[in-house]
Amino acid sequence: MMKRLLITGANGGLGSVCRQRLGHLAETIRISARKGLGEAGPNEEIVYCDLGDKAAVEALVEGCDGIVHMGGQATEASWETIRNANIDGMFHLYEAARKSSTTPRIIFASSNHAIGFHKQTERLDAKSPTRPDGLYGVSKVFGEALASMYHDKFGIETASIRIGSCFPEPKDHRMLSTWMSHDDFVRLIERIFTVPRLGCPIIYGASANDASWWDNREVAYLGWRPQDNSEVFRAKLDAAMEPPAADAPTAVYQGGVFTVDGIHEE
Ligand code: 15L
Repeated sequence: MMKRLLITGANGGLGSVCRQRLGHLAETIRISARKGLGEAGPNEEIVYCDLGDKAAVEALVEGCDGIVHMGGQATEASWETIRNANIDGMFHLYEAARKSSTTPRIIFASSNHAIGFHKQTERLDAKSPTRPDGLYGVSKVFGEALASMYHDKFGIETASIRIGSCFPEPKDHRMLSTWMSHDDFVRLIERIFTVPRLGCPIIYGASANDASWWDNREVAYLGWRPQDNSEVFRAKLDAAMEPPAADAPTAVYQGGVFTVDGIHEE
């Protein structure tokens, strides 16, 4: 069991899942966001922090032996927003980890949008080239590269999870391929903090979906066996909506509609 686990972005969709379900991993859970964390639970400590503030991030990270980094901008946005949270914020986090007395193991919430311009007919693994589908996707590629450099140079271990669509249920037909259940997500985090040697893997964050495009054989050593399959929702989805036209972005590209989003100007 870890002494102190930091969860950033703990007020977001997946950050809240982490807050609710990872309490058993450490004696103390330090939860962080810019705002909106409510009351601290029994083994929680709340630290408000803007990832763009270097000194604040250093104080946030000190004393933590694990970090689940869910913080940052989670969809396409203006460059200024992305740069503060996902570029500067990532650099601040890794500098803080390098300087900390505890050298934390890090989980980085990367995204399928790092590879979103690959066609749905392609099968990808950890060695496939990145192909970001927007500035948000570019920031995730940057984050993965930063994690790789801090591992090679300073030995900091990171699991970069290219999260697909982690919701209670798939919301459209594309998500039959990208869906990851909350249970499989939690099981993955547990394995990442248990395995003796982590290294710096790229992991596709998806359940054991029949319709999957992604191959996680390279990270078999983690011992993560996703147990859920989006197929159980197919009939419900078919009844709720028409499948997309064959030439719609959501049926052509792995990143779906993110591929047709423009540059957001401030
Ligand atoms: C993401 O990276 C987003 O954070 C999430 O809201 C979903 O849109 C997901 O990708 C997806 O591709 O379904």
